[in-house]
Amino acid sequence: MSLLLTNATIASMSENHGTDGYGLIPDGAVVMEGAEVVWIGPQAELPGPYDDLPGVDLGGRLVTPGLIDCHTHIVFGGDRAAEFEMRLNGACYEQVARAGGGILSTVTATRAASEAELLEAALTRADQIMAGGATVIEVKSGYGLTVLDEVKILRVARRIADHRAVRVLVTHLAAHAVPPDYKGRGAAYIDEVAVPSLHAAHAEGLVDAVDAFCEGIAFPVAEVEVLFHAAKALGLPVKLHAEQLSDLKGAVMAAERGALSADHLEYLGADGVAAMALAGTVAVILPGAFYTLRETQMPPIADLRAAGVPMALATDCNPGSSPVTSLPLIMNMACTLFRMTPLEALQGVTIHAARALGLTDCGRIAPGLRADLAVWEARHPAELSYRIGATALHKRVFGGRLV
Ligand code: DI6
Ligand code: FE
Repeated sequence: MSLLLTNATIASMSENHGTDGYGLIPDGAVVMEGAEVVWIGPQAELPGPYDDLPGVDLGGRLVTPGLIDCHTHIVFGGDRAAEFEMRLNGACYEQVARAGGGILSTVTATRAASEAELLEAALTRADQIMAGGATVIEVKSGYGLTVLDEVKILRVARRIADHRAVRVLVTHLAAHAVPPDYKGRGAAYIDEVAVPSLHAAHAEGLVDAVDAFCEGIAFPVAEVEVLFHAAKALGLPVKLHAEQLSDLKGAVMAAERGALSADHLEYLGADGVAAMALAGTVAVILPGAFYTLRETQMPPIADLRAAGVPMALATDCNPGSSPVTSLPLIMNMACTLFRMTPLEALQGVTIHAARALGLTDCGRIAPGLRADLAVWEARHPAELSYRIGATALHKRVFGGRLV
C-alpha cells in the first residue's frame, strides 16, 4: 500500500533539509510505501513514478514526525484527586508520600484492579496522548511492587499496541517505591522483588528497558546499581529518575553505566551535566511534574544546552505528580517555564525522544524511516509550542496509514 501526501509544510527534523533545525520544506510532499517513508522533498521535485499515486492534499498544513512520549506511567488504578486537594490544603509531596499517600495509594488501587480494568484505563490515557500527535509511547510499570503485580502491569502495557495504532515501549520500574512491608529494607526489596520481577517479565518478552526512582524517598544509588547490574546481564538498556527532589548523583552513575536517559533532573549538578555529555545520555525534562508539584528549582537547561546534552520532553503522565496527557501542552510548559525554544521543544518530542528510547527509525521524516507522522492545524512549528490547551492535531499517519 502506498500513500502520497501533497501540499504540506513539512518540519522533517532532518539535516537533509535546510539549516534551521526544523528541516523545513515549504511546499512539500511525502511518499510512503508500506510502513516506510520512501521519498520526501519539495513537491515540484516529486519523481515521475510517484505522480500517479492517489494523493492526499493537506492544504498547506504542517506535517511533523509523529510525536514520541518517552516517559509515562499510564497503567494504574484509581486517581489522586483527593491528594491534589490535600496538597492545596498545605501538604507537600514528601509529606504526602511519608504519610502513606502518594505512590502507595495508587499501588493499592492498582493491585486491586484486574488486567482488563487496567487495560481499559490505560487505553483511555493512550488515546489522549495520541490525540496530541503521539505515535510512540513509552509505558512504565511501578504501581504493583510485587513480582506478580509488576508483571501484570507490564503485560497490560505490552497489550496497548494490540488495540491501538501506536507503538509502545515497555519499561520495568519495579524500583519506583519501597512498599510498606519492606519499609527500611529497600535493598531486600531490590533483591526479592525488583530483580525477580525483572527476570519473570523479561522471560515473557515484556521488558524493553529498566528504570528506577533514585531519591531519598525511594532508592539510593547503591541499590539502583544492583538492579542495573541485573539489567545489564539480560542485555537490557537502563534509564533513571534522577535528581528530581535532591542531588544524589544518580545521573552521574547512570551516565557512567551508559544509560539511555536520566529523567527529571531539577537538582542536577555540574558533575551530572558533564557525565551525561560525555556518555551521550539524554536529559528527559518533565515540566508537568515541575508544574504540578509547584517546584521552584529549575533543571539546569542552559548548562545542558551549553554542554550539548540532547534534551527530550515527555508528559510523565502519572496520577500523582503529572496528570497530563498532552505533549503540545508539555512543549508550551518547557518554553514558558524553562525558557526552552520552540525548536528545542519539537526536537524534545521527536529526535531526542527517539534517542531517549534507543530508537533510530523514527523522530525524523526521511527515506527508510517509519512512516509515522502528525498533521497539524498549523502553518509553522512554533505554533505547536505557542498555543495553550488547544487540540491542534488534524490527523496522524501510523505505519503509512492515515488514522
Ligand atoms: N517521580 C514522579 O514524579 C512520579 N514517579 C517518580 O518516580 C510520581 C509518581 C506518583 O506520585 O504516583
Ligand atoms: Fe516518571
